Amino acid sequence: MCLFCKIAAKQIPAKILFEDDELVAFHDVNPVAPTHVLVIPKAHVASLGDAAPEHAALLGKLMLAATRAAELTGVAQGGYRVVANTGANAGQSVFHLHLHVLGGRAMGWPPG
Ligand code: DGP
Repeated sequence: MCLFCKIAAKQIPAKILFEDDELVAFHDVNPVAPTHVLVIPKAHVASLGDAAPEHAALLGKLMLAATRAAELTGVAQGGYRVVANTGANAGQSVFHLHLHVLGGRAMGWPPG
């Protein structure tokens, strides 16, 4: 079972912001912004690149959960970034689909 499957199954601890039957939002263990929340599906999908048409509704729920995470952490009004690192060049390190919700500071573009 992968690391984020274990977090979804409560086999390893995480600081959970909210969850439902299909997804979990929890704080990143190594935050790179004052708000850094990860939103994951409970079902294992390795990356955004592995999402299939049957995941369309789930992907929508993940995006809406990202906006909810921004609202709950107080960064929605100031602005925030939602990121899905996908594959080696993007720096994906955990191969279970996750959205990073980053906020609480100004960010540059393009990303590094
Ligand atoms: P990425 O590089 O896009 O695959 O992001 C993976 C993120 O997962 C990274 O920001 C650190 C975070 N992370 C890794 N292990 C753990 C963990 O055990 N708990 C939590 N809460 N976050 C983790």
